[in-house]
Amino acid sequence: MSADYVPLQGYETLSVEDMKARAEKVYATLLKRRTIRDFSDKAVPRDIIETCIKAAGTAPSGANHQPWHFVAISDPDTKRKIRIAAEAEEAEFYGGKAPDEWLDALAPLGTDASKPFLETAPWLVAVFAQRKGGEKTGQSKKNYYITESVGLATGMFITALHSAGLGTLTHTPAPMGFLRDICERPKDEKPFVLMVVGYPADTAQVPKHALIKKSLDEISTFKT
Ligand code: IYR
Repeated sequence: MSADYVPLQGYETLSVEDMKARAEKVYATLLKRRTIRDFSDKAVPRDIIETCIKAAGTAPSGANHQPWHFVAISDPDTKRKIRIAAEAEEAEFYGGKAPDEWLDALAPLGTDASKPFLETAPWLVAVFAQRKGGEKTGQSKKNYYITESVGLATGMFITALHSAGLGTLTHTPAPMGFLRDICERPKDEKPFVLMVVGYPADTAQVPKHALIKKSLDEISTFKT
């Protein structure tokens, strides 16, 4: 297939003032995002999750192969299966498998093997990375920059969910192979992350540790 171009559509030219105001607004919105672990069981309409998945699906990807698949789960039996499998992996992790350095790094977060939110939260969204695919579903071409692409889509998913007023936890029970079985996904898909989505519980707390964000000077260098 040779390159076939159309004129850019939908680009909006903003004044510098409007650009500054918009950038500040996005920053202020994202600054309020907190990873939460205490969820309310209040239902979240499916169409909000669908729209946020569509937002994630706009992410750039290697050769536009869009090497991701999102499995959105609200069914209590499936959530229970995931909780049981995740807690079994986490029990091993916290019970000796994880090196001390890793456990020390996690200590300020206060996490442990108990994951009740996997049943309490109204939605679990398992994100899968496809080793094979293509720009059309059903193809089995090689995919490129898979981790980068799925990471970008997941970041945009989190941004969309947060912007829609939802709380999230980016959960990575390791190893995550059980997710492929429970979600009935093919062998050439790798579980990437399990997003827990819902309203924060009224009593939700966040670790002080997570409030500290590195400054602009620490995270950037400008050569002007
Ligand atoms: N998967 C474990 C451990 C864990 C690892 C990291 I790195 C974190 O930032 C948080 C937790 C768990 O979910 O408890």
